[in-house]
Amino acid sequence: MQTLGRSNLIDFKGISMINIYCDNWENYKNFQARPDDVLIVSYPKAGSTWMSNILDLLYFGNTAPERQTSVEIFLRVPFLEAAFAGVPTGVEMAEKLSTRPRIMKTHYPVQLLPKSFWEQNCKIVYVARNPKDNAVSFYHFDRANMTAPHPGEWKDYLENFIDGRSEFGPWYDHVRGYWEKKQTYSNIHYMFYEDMVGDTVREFEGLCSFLGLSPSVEDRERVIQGVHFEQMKQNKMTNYTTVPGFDTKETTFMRKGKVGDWKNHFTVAQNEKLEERYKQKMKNTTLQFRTEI
Ligand code: PPS
Repeated sequence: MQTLGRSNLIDFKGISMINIYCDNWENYKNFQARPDDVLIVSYPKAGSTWMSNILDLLYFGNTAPERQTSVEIFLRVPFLEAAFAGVPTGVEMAEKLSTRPRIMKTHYPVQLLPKSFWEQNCKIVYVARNPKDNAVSFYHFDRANMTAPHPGEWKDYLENFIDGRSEFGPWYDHVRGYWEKKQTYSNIHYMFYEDMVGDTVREFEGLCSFLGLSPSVEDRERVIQGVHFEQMKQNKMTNYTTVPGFDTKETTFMRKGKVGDWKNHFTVAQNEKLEERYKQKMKNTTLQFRTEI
C-alpha cells in the first residue's frame, strides 16, 4: 500500500496509473455490487465529489442530515480503488456501508469496471467535463496532492494529458468508453459538468428522474442549497481540508468550480494542439463538449 509521498506513473492494464489506485486491484475487480448500489464514475477532476454530495443529500439529507456536518464525503461515498496506507481501502469502506443504497465512486475506465456492476444492472451516474478545464483542474490538484507524481510545469503536464499519459488513462477513451457503453447498457446516466454549472436545477431534475425519485420541494431545496460551490467550499466535510497529504498552500480542492478557466492557462498553440488531437480521437462519436457556457 502506498504511503504518503510522490509516486511515479506506471503502466497498468494499458493505462497510466499510480500504485495507490491499483494496489488493491484484485479486491476492486472482485467487488460484489448489489442491484440497488449507485455508482458514480468520472475521469478525475470532472465533478465526482460534487455528484457524491448531490446523491448523499438526495438519499439521506432528510433522514440523516448530520452526515453533512460530521462525516467526510469520501467516507460517505467511498472511492473504490483507493488503497492509502493506514486507512481502510475503498472496497473495505464500501463493504461496511450500512446505507441503502450504497453510493460509491470510481475513476476507472469502462473496460476496468468490476463486472458485478454490469451483472447487477446497477445505476451508474457518469460525469464528464470538457478536456481543457479537466486538464487544468487535474494539474492544480496534482500540485497539492502529495501522493500523485509531481506535475512539473504546466506546459509539460498538458503535453502528457494531450498524449493520454495521465492517471486513469487518456481522457478521450474514458469519456467515449462510457458514452458508447450507454448504447448497450441503459442504466448509465451521462451528465456534463458544464450543464451542471449552467443549470443545476434542471440537471438535478434529470438525475432524479433517472433514479426514479420524486423529492419534495423542501428536499429538493435542501440538496440544491447544500451542493452549491461556496457551500461545499466552506464545509470541512466536503472541502478535503481534513485530508493529510493534500497541501492547501498549493491550491484548494474546491478551487474555482467554473467552466472556461482553461482560458487563463492555455496559449493559442496549446489550444490548437489539443483541438487537433481532440479531432483525431473524438471522430465518429456523437459525444460533444462545451468549453464555455
Ligand atoms: S477528484 O479529485 O477526482 O475526486 O475531483 P472531482 O471531485 O471529480 O472534481 C473536482 C472539480 O470539481 C469542482 N467542484 C465543483 N464545481 C462546481 N460546483 C460544485 N459544487 C463543485 N464541487 C466540486 C472542484 O472545484 C474541481 O474543479 P476546479 O476546476 O479545480 O475548481
